[in-house]
Amino acid sequence: MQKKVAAVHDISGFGRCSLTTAIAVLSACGHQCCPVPSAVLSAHTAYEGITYRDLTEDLPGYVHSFETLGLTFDAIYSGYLSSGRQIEQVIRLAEHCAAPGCITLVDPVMGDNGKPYTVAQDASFISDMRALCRHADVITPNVTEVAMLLGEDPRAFGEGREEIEQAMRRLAGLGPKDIIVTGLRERGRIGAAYYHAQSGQSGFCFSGEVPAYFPGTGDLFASVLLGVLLRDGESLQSSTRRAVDYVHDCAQYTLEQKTPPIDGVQFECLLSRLIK
Ligand code: PXL
Repeated sequence: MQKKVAAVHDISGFGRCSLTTAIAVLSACGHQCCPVPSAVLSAHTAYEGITYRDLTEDLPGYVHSFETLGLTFDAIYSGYLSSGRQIEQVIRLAEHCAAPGCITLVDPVMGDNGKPYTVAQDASFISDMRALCRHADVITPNVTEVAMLLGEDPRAFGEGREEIEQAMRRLAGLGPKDIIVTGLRERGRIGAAYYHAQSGQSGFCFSGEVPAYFPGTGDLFASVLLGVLLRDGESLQSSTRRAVDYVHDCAQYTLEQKTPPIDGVQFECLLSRLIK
């Protein structure tokens, strides 16, 4: 049976992130991606002079409509959200529309490189995101978001293996079964750490670091991770490996194409690698 994913993110007209990425990647992985747009932007927020239309008011109707249609999802996948009210609707979607065995994946998009995004500058948004993580099976924070979820200073949070292992155990205490920390740097390499709370198994996956900063790679990582995880027989370790390698390969390819890093990584030409 084909898997159905309800994906709650914004859609940005330019800049390769959020729903644009999720729909393409999950479709290439063979799943049906059902978009639940939380906002419509002309381009992602790293660009100047963009338009932004908030769709918070539409979200309760989406949940109601999905329920009326009798829809249930094999995964509920959330990414960039702009308010506590949007977070509340993701929780409602997970409570009302999860199929048996549903994977709720929360990418707690709140900041990067030690700096919170504008939406996450008030403490109540961070505590609402923490509450959403309590409903999640899998979370995919970067190191900045790990610190924010744990109530620590994101500018001072260490990336050593022991600190990350300890942080993942603390994050599991919030509720999620699986923790994946993205964007970890180690001796010229970049990758992710994973922790499966039930078994206590953890590990690290790295590939070569590409010398450029591309917005939207967190969305690409989480979408590939979920797309692979939803396939029968794939483990947390094998899904993390696939996501690390795919993001690396897209970043390397984009660097060679010499397009502006702000436009994101050119994942489109490499989508065939995700097709089984
Ligand atoms: O990649 C995360 C993301 C998603 N959506 C929007 C963003 C960002 C990051 O800046 O601006 C609109």
